[in-house]
Amino acid sequence: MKMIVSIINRDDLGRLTDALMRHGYRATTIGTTGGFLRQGNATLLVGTEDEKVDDALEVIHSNCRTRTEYVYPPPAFVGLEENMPSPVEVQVGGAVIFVLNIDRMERY
Ligand code: 2BA
Repeated sequence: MKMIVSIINRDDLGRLTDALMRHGYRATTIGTTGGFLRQGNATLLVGTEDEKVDDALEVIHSNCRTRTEYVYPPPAFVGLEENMPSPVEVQVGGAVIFVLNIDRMERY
């Protein structure tokens, strides 16, 4: 069994969750915040059998869009001498995905 951990844009959450349910997957959503942009994103947990992982990834892939955002770099990235930092272009998502091995799952 695997746990698919997907970090996605909040705007894609409803569509992706609907699509996962339609394809027979169970999912849990956590509201999260990106360390770099410090903006809200969403993390989706999908536990599924090994042989279904590729199909689940395809559902995620086809429901998450890559976005270009212009942001002021976080303070940690700006030199002290720079008073007015310029916005930088950042490509965010569609989805950042980790697939983890699960030793055991129980549901009582
Ligand atoms: P954030 O950390 O807010 O990052 C948003 C986007 O900013 C990233 O998009 C990337 O394009 C850029 N970025 C992040 N760190 C950067 C850095 N040190 N220098 C320059 N640009 C940087 P994605 O790579 O698509 O990541 C989207 C979100 O996925 C991230 O939001 C974070 O919440 C999560 N994420 C990405 N990689 C991760 C990792 N290795 N571990 C945990 N979470 C991760």
